[in-house]
Amino acid sequence: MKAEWFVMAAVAAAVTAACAADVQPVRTHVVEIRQFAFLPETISALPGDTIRWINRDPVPHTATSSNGGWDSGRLEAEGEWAMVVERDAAGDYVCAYHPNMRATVQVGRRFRSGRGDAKRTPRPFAAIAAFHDGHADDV
Ligand SMILES: [Cu+2]
Repeated sequence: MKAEWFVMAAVAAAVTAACAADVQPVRTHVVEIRQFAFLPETISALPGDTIRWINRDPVPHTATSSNGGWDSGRLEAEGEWAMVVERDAAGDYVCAYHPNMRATVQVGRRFRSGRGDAKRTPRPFAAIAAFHDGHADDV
């Protein structure tokens, strides 16, 4: 019995967390390039988020996706570059000048965006239709 309650509580907590995630605004993730490394090495983003790279080294670097999908180009010292994350942005990336500099962009799934919520608005229209139907029956 106690085990069942524990499972129920865990499920409830998971559902609550999922709902909280739905209303999270898009985020900006910052990757600093320091001492020939991308920090943090792994970014977990959602589609619509922004990732911003800032080169804190005195030498130029790039952030270049290994599958060719995106490329910051040359970032001078204190140079910055940002991109809006799309699903196909996921994967490993390197510095084109120093291929031993490796890092990863993970892209999760945003189940419900603001647009998704807008699409769920037909409910009021259905209610209006039902009202009209009822009214017509009265006549
Ligand atoms: Cu580099």
